[in-house]
Formats: sequence, C-alpha cells, structure tokens
Amino acid sequence: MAEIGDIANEFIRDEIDEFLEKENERNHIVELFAQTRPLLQDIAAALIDGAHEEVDGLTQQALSEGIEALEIMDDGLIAGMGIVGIKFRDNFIFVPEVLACARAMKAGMAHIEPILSDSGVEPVGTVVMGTVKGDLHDIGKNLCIMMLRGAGFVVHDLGVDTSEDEFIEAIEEHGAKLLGMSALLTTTMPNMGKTIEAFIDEDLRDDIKIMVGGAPVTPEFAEDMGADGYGKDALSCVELAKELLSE
Ligand code: B12
Repeated sequence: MAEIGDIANEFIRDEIDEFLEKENERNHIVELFAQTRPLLQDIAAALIDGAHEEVDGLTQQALSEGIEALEIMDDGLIAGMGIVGIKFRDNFIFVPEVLACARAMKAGMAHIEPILSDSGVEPVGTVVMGTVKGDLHDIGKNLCIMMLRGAGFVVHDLGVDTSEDEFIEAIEEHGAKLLGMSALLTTTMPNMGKTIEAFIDEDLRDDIKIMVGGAPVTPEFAEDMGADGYGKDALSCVELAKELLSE
C-alpha cells in the first residue's frame, strides 16, 4: 500500500493531511497520487488552488512533453477535482472556491477536449442538461456538467430558464438518450414534472432516461414526478448517468 510520503507534491500531501478525514477516501487518493507523474500532481495542486493560469500553462507543458491527453485529464484534472469535491462536501470550502477550481479545470480542459474529440475516443454518452423554466441557478448544474465532461460524456448545456420545448428540441437535435434537469427553487421544481409530461405528450418519454437534481429535490419527489433517477451531488450525477445509460 502506498504511503503519503510517496507523493512528490507537498501541496497535495498537505491537502490530504488537512482535509481528507475518511480513511477509505484518504487511502484511495494517496494510492492514486502516489502513482501519478509529478507534473500531473502539479496540475492537480494548481487546480485545487484555483490557479487557472497555472493549470493552463502546466497542461500545455504536459502535452508538449508527450503525456497523453487522457492521462492528463484523469490523473491531473479529475484527480484534483476529486479533492475539491470532498472539501466542498465536507464544508471546508464553499461555492466561490469551487467556482475558482471549476475555472481552472476549464482552462485545462480547453487543451484536452479538442485532442480527445479528434482522436475518436468514443464518448461515454451524450447528455442534455439544463436548469428548468423560471430558474436562474446554474452553479450546481455547471459542476455536474464539468464532472460529466471530465468523465467522458458529451454534454449539451441549455443553460438556465429552459422551457419544455427547448429540452425536447435539444434531445431530438443531438440524439441524446439522457436528459438532466436542475432546479433550486421550490416554485420551479414542478417544471421538471411538466417537462416529463411534455416528453410523454410527444411520445418521446420511452426513448430517453431522465435524471434530476438540485438542493430542494428529493429522491421521493423525483420518483413521484416520473424521473428515472435523482443525484444528490456532482459525483453521484456521474454515477447515475453511467447507470442510466447502461440500462
Ligand atoms: C447562489 C444563489 C443564487 C444566485 C444564483 C447564481 C447562479 N448563477 O446560480 C442568484 C443571486 C442569482 C440567486 C437568485 C435567487 N435565489 Co438563490 N440561492 C443561491 C444559493 C446561495 C446557492 C445555490 C448554489 O449554487 N448552491 C451550490 C450548488 C453547488 O449546489 P446545488 O445547486 O444544490 O447543486 C448540487 C446538487 O444539488 C446537485 N445537482 C444540481 N443540479 C443537478 C442536476 C442533476 C441532473 C443531478 C443529478 C444533480 C444536480 O449537484 C450539484 C453539485 O454538487 C442558495 C442557498 C443555498 N445555500 O443553497 C440560494 C437559494 C437557492 N435561492 C433562493 C431564492 C429564494 C432566490 C431568489 C428567488 C431570490 C430573490 N428574491 O430574487 C432568486 C431567484 C432567481 C431565479 N429566478 O432563479 C432560495 C430558494 C428557496 C426555495 N425554497 O425555493 C435559496 C435556498 C436561499 C434561501 N435560503 O432562501 N440565488
């Protein structure tokens, strides 16, 4: 078993020491980083620090040194985001810090995505995501999208205040088999149900899977409105997406 001392990057070692309290998560992350190239550890560290310009530069450096785009994404960007996700869940950091990290992830992904799409790496699946009609909250949805893209999904982001028709058009246009809806207001949550009804009316409901999420949404509410699944955070969104598309 790897030890924390096997990790070259001091910042990552300190982050693990200070913020990773659950033993199984800690062991998993130590194992992961102990096997990661030092340069990719530096990328993860810069991402956790929200230093987008540094992530941008280091990602380009890693590519120019011949490291595979997929490896940079998995062992640098996604691994770093894993620590960010845990710190956010356990209330060590809050939305502004997560947004800074998301910006850094985006800076790295800007170099990785074109390479992955050119290299014909098959996307894991295609997802249409949006915040429902009347609702302007998009921070959580954007985190989910970022993690989905990081996990290899192609995501068409419809943004906020998305009508039933816009969801239907996007699903048809992109041939997507999975729809994700987000809502943060109790007043807009019912629009998820209305969108599901619109898919039924158009005879399209059986062609797709539907997942929902957002702070006020519960698994019971999701089931009642006829969704196929509910995810409590960005990590479970990725798991759920994989599960629904494999059915
Ligand atoms: C930031 C914020 C805003 C920002 C939004 C900026 C933006 N670009 O998103 C602004 C200032 C615009 C705003 C406006 C309003 N807001 Co506001 N807002 C918040 C706040 C503080 C944080 C929300 C947030 O981003 N959370 C962090 C993210 C990461 O969490 P999340 O969205 O839940 O997402 C996670 C999971 O739920 C899940 N998830 C999310 N979506 C999906 C989708 C799928 C498919 C899956 C699987 C998972 C998933 O994964 C995400 C990542 O882990 C909350 C309070 C709070 N602490 O929650 C109030 C809050 C949501 N807002 C509230 C209100 C009332 C409003 C306003 C009506 C205020 C006003 N009077 O104008 C307006 C409404 C505007 C509109 N029409 O939408 C209330 C809602 C109350 C209610 N029960 O309905 C809250 C709870 C504040 C409160 N305590 O009163 N808001």
